[in-house]
Amino acid sequence: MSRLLMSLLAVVALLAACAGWSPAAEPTIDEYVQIFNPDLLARVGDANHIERTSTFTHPESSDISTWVMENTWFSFIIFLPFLILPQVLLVHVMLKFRDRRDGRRPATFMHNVKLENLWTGIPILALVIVAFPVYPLLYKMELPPEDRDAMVVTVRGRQFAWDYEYKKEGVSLGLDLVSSIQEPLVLKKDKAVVLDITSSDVNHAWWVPAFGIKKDAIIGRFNRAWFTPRIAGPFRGQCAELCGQGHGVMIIGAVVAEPDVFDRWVELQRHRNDSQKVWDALIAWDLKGDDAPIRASVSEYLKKSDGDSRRWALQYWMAHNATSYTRRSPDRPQRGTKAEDIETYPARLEEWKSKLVPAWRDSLEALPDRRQRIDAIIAAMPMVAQIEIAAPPVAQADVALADVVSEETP
Ligand SMILES: [Cu+2]
Repeated sequence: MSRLLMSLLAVVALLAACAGWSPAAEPTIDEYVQIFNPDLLARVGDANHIERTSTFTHPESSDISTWVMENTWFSFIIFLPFLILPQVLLVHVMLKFRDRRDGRRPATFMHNVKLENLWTGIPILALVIVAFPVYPLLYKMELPPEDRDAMVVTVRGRQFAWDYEYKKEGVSLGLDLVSSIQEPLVLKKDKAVVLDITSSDVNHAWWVPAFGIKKDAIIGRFNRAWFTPRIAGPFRGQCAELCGQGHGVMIIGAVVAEPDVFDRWVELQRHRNDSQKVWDALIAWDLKGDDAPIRASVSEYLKKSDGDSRRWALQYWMAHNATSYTRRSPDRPQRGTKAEDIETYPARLEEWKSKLVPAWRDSLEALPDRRQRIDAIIAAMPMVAQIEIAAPPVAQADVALADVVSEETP
């Protein structure tokens, strides 16, 4: 029995050691999609629900939230006696001076100057004690870090989304191109970030509690905030200024990535717009007929520049878009205010119910097939350098390059 136990322990130890020694595996494309494209609208209880939404539960998320939390606890400890003492005194007095029906008369005195001075003076002292560490902290929060290497992002609120612009990285994002759901701000772990927060229309406020940051977004001015994210993962916040009808869905997402993963994300952004045409061709394809339009769009994409990272980016964006595609059904038609719109509304609504939504549901089932197809096409597409040597330039966009090459290469 003990020998069995010993050998079992040995196996476990060996496995643990192997796990510890093996180098961290490169995330797969789907794992990258999970990191960069979290479901910001997932509700409590969903597997994808983002839990980092509070300074209280995640005070280690940024340097600022750690300081804010330390300060909050300090203030809380100082104020705690003021919370408890009156309750204790109240219960004590209620019990001790209750009417015992022995004929005692209640006291009739009104003032006690000494006592009143005391219970004015002590709270003032408590406020002063609490204010002491707060002012340097407020000052520190207002002052962006001296580190000139800090990341700078312009944050622009609008009804009802956030646009982000990374000056140095040359990246901008906002609503997802496929789902029109807010995209998260992606940040580098342990790298200070300076946010220049403004608005394009009404007042908004950028608020991610776990980072300890909340700043008004006001048209015509830039409010500056900064922090250093300290743990990797997804975070969620919310617009904190009632800004109109869509205020409730004006969520704020943030993803903190390890430095190498962040660099990967920046690289991916360079290929995003070009990849969109391939996606359009892929989603328009009926799965049965000729896939020449998809192949043509892939070769068009690769013609601009080719290489492993560009190909990898195309695969990534197809996976990313497929994930986004599952998150939102076609928009419900609006009734409108014009007479003709109101007249056609029942028909449009019926079409949406009976055609558009079922078609979207059906196409969800076909997504894995589409992905397999596009991965195969990308893998089979010859490198552009090869094509240029082997074949004359292709005149027609709908002629697949793969075919041209296979015909003309001896
Ligand atoms: Cu808002």
